[in-house]
Amino acid sequence: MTAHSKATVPADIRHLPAAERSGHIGVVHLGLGAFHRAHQAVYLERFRQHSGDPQWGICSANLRSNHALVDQLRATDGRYHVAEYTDSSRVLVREVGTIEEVLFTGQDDSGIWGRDLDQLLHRLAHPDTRIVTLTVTEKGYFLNPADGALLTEHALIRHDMTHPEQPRTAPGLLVAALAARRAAGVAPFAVLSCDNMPANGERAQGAVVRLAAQTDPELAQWIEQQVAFPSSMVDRIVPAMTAADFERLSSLRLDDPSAVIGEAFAQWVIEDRFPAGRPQWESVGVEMVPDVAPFETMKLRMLNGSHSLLAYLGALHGVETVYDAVCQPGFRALLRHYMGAEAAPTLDVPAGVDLTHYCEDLLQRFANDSLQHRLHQIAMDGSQKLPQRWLYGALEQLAAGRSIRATALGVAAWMRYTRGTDLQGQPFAISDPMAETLQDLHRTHQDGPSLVRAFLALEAVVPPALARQEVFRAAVQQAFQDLETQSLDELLAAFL
Ligand code: NAI
Ligand code: CS2
Repeated sequence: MTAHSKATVPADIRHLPAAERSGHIGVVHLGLGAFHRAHQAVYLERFRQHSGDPQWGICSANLRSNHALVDQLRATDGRYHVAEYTDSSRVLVREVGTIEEVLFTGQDDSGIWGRDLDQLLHRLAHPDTRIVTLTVTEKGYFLNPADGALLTEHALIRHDMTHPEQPRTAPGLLVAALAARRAAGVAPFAVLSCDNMPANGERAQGAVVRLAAQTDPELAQWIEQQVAFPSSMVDRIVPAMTAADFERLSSLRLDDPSAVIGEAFAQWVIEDRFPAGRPQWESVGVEMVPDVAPFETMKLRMLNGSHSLLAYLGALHGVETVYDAVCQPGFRALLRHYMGAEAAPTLDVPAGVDLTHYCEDLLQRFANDSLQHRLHQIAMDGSQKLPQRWLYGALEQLAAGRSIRATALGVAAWMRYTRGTDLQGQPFAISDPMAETLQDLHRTHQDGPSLVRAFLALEAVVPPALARQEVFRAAVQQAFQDLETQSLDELLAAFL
């Protein structure tokens, strides 16, 4: 059963129109994807409606893919809809109008880069721009996933080192914009990463400062001292749109090619460090806190760690969506074990949070029958996701002599997944910046134990302190073998 096979027109449909355009831009966003449209833009829409404060319109840019979306949004003056589903019986259809300008600086169909680059650099350097938000995915920071070192050998980073005035990456754009502001005596904007990375503010700062240091050490020092990079924890499940999703929206009489579907739940916890000012986000439910780390780690290990478990194990067994997986008692038992016994004990619990409730709430959110969250989507970019979701937690579990059973199964399933075929032999494409390296390992290591060793030796992904642990290696190796010899029911029965 998939979620859409149950989809009916909800009994409870509410519509909310957008606020008037203000013509003011105070925020530049890099990474105009599904999540930005359903999270940061929605919070600013709600803030504008609530406060009437016109200052915080958004200029949103795509640096890499999807100029079709940019063109679509230009045609509607930036307006689009977000369908927020509680479940299949209840939806809020919200029109969003806070995106006042849309730009594209990537490579177009004819191979030409930087269509709107001058305009984006101008917008970033403008004194009215006080915050730059980012959702460029983990790989968009060009950092080594395990330790956060800048990938100075990456072709695009090399390009930005040699052509700093024509940047192609998010860190390159931020360096160019901050250099322009410094030269013009304009105070810097704050950089707010909204990607699922640990200490995402610090990681964003690391990328920008290290890139600047390659060409202009003084600028790098100025950025380090003058620019705020607050961290944030972002949460709302917003799957990539499918043809079935657009059909579903049509049945609500909503024909908007830029629309997105997400869950009704949303959370945003932000480190309160905005020297140039910020919207009164707390008036629309954003939690402004001095330290985001406990929220971030909790969300990455509990929610995202569970997602990745479902993704690799489920996709290998032909399960299509998160909903399809959590309908099975075995997967729910696996997640309860993983969250309760392997993730929760590693957490510094944020004030006011009960982890047992958090776990049950997550299971309920995953069981939202209106979301088509494909496991192959979550499985993308595993090399960038594993350290923060599982591997740092596993180190802590091992140090305390606690269980890593589910984590080892997840890691083994990730390794097997990157072969590019499921357990029935069905092929699929691997989308990961390290795909070539991973697939080379599959070609050169034919037997399980040597493949597992080779994967664990990937220092870019696996912290060496973890790779050295024999207990971990043995558990992953056993799980890798179990994947080939046991049925899904048998694997999951161990957690029931
Ligand atoms: P998406 O696929 O709709 O959009 C991805 C965006 O990232 C696009 O704007 C794309 O151009 C940009 N991008 C990808 N690689 C890039 C690169 N190397 N350099 C510059 N830009 C690059 O994905 P979506 O759903 O918007 O998610 C984006 C990120 O948002 C996720 O990776 C995650 O970190 C964060 N996020 C997503 C959530 C979701 O449920 N979709 C929830 C919480 C966080
Ligand atoms: C997912 C997340 O794609 C993934 O890897 O785990 O994007 C997840 O949906 C969000 O973080 C929920 O806030």
